[in-house]
Amino acid sequence: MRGGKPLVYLDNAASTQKPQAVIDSITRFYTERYSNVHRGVHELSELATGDYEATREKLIPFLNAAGREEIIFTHGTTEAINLVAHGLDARFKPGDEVLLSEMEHHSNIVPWQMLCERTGAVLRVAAIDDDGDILLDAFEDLLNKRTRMVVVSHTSNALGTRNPVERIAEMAHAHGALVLLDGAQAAPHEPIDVEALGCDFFVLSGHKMYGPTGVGVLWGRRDELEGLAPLLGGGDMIDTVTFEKTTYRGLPHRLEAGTPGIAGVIGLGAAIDYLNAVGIERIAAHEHELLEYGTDRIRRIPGLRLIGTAKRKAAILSFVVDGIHAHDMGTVLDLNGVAVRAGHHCAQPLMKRYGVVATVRASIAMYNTRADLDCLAEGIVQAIEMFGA
Ligand code: 7TS
Repeated sequence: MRGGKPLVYLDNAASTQKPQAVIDSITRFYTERYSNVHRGVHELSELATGDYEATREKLIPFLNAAGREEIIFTHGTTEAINLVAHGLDARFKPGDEVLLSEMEHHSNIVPWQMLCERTGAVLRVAAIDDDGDILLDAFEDLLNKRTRMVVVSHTSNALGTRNPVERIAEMAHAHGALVLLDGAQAAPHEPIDVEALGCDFFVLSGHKMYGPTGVGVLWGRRDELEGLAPLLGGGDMIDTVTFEKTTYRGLPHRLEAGTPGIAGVIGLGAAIDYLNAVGIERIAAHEHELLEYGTDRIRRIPGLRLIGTAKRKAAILSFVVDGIHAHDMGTVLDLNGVAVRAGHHCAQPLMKRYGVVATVRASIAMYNTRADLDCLAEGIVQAIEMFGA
């Protein structure tokens, strides 16, 4: 309940609510099986290590990875991208290029800008059209022999656009560039097959796919991960240490220094079980139906402009309403028990592209219903009446 009204939670792109099974898995870990991992010979440590590593095993079929060496646990998408950007420093020389799109989340912009500052590389930006689709011809024109890295969101958090990432990966590889896909908004909404996507790195956040906060995944092709310099040095990632020289362990441990977020990883395993049990195809179909329903309900509201109208879209409704600031709209919706995000969605360059400072964003998950979208539409109309817009 929110403000005496039943909660309508439409802020799922920011983070999803947690199934009881995920909460229970964490409680069980802390109450019955708690220990550090990978170091104790005692039974509890073996249990904890088994539970932690079980999530890695679950991620292999979930992503269609080739093996456990390709699955690196991080604290989230942001850390995973930083891990790759730092790890690649030695491969960049001044004048090399990183190509990204205009719709990227800040966490897929800033780490690459920082890489450019460290190495003298240059950031190139591929434009999008008014619907929120990458202009593929222009994108291809930006590729050249200096392009080392292409980094794009699989699915945009602010527009919902499901990018043609398979085609983008093909084009990038034809020019000898590596491809990182930001899958934060993809993994909860459609089956992920890294082989079919054709990328070299794929990153995700557990908390956006019904798992706990503080856990994410970096998937990388084994040979590419082998070539990444570790960002963090410390315990668990070493083979031998002397003051003169340290040798590292193999993958995946080489890139997982220190005590990991064990409970988070275990909770993520429960979230993957949950997604598999419900069926990700079924989730995609349900959310798509709601996207069409919701789009139809709100696009006829006078003064409302949808931002993000790509043909292939995830269930995200981003919009602005003439004469009403996004935060005011968000506040009125909140009074109606409807939780949305109002703001720039960590995509300021994208807001600039559309000439807005902020949008209201309703983002849909598997547990939403048509009634939720009715509440959204009614709340918007009420706000318009209230502000006399
Ligand atoms: N990439 C995309 C496409 C995202 O949507 C987000 C988070 C991130 C990266 C960063 O993920 P993190 O888990 O490391 O923070 N997006 C949002 C959002 O849309 N609203 O709040 C967070």
